[in-house]
Amino acid sequence: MKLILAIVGDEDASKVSAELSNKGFLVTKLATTGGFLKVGNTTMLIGTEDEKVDEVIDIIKSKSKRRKQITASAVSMYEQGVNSYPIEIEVGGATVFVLNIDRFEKV
Ligand code: 2BA
Repeated sequence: MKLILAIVGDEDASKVSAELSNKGFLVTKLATTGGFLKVGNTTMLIGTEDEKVDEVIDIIKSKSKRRKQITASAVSMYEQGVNSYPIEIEVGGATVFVLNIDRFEKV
């Protein structure tokens, strides 16, 4: 048994969770906030069998896309107190962690 923890941008989150549900996976969605950009993202908890992990990751990949975005430098805003300058970062897509689960019960 694995727990997949996927942090998905809010733009793609509804497509990802709908496709996971359509394919029969159980999903819990948490409203979360990125520490760097401080904008909303969605953290999905998906418990599944070991052999289905790749299928879950393929669904997440197919429904979320990486995009480039220009944003203000957080370091200059918060640490130096001077005008921020633009930097290009990649957003969207998903950050996925796969955790081993020792025990799973519904009581
Ligand atoms: P944020 O922390 O808001 O980061 C948004 C995007 O900003 C990141 O995209 C990355 O492209 C960029 N970024 C983050 N920290 C940076 C820094 N110190 N300098 C320059 N650019 C930086 P992703 O890497 O795709 O991450 C998307 C969201 O996934 C993150 O939102 C965070 O909520 C989560 N995340 C990513 N990696 C994580 C990790 N190792 N542990 C926990 N959460 C993570």
